[in-house]
Order: sequence, then structure tokens, then C-alpha cells
Amino acid sequence: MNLIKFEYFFVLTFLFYGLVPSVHAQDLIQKVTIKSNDGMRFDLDEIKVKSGSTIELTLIHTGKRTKEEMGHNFVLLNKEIEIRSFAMSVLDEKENGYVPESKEDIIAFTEVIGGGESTTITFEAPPKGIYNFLCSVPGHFGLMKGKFIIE
Ligand SMILES: [Cu+2]
Repeated sequence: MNLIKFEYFFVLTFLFYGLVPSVHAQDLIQKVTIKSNDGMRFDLDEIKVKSGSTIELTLIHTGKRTKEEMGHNFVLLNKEIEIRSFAMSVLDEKENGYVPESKEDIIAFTEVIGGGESTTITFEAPPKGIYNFLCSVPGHFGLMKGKFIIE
């Protein structure tokens, strides 16, 4: 009898520490989809996400033009990092997908994709606040940018 009780307690303990946290974590995953196109545009200029969540962001290129002709990426900048100066600083970073080698100004970024492609990244939401995002392919930031708001 005592042994059975002990085993029951053991199972409950494992359920508590094993199951509860994983269910909890899944609740906090927020999926974001942003589309880009051959007209050098994103379909969103504002994205709102809850703080404390894990963000699963998918970038889709709905166009037909190649990565060389009209490739796009998604780059989320740290607070205080300005779009224009960042974009100008990565003009020569083609081999790195137009992100700098040092990632200190960046929270998250995708690879550059062409028409018909998509890519997904996962990252932790930064603290509450308003952040800038852009496509950092040269010449695109003027039209392809927006606010990433953590509430
Ligand atoms: Cu672009």
C-alpha cells in the first residue's frame, strides 16, 4: 500500500515538472507571417507581439523575380538603431545576406529569399517597446520598413 502511494506521488511529480512547463511554453509561441513581393513591398508596416513570448516569424516572397533581381530579407533592429544608418552600413555585406558580421544591432534576421520562396526564424521577444524592422537589401529600406511593437 505504501509502495503504491509512493509510486503515485512519483508519477504526479513527473507530470508536474514534465508536462506543465511544456504546455505553458507552447502557449507563448506567437506566429507572425509577413509577405514581400516583386513591387518591393512588405504587406505589413506594423507588427504587434506580446512580451515574454517566443516568436515564429515566416517571411514569404509572393513574387516571381529571382533573389538576385528582387531578393528580400527581414531584419529586426535593436532599440535605438535607426533604419537608414543601418541599411547604409550593410551595402557591401552581400555574402552575409546584408547583415553585419557583428550582430549587436540586430535582434533577429532571415536570409535573403527570391520569388516563390519562404523562410522561418524563431526568436525570443525583446522587452516591451517599439523596434524597427526592414529589408536590408540595398535600396529597399525606403519602401520596406515598419514598426515591431512588443506590448
Ligand atoms: Cu527587399
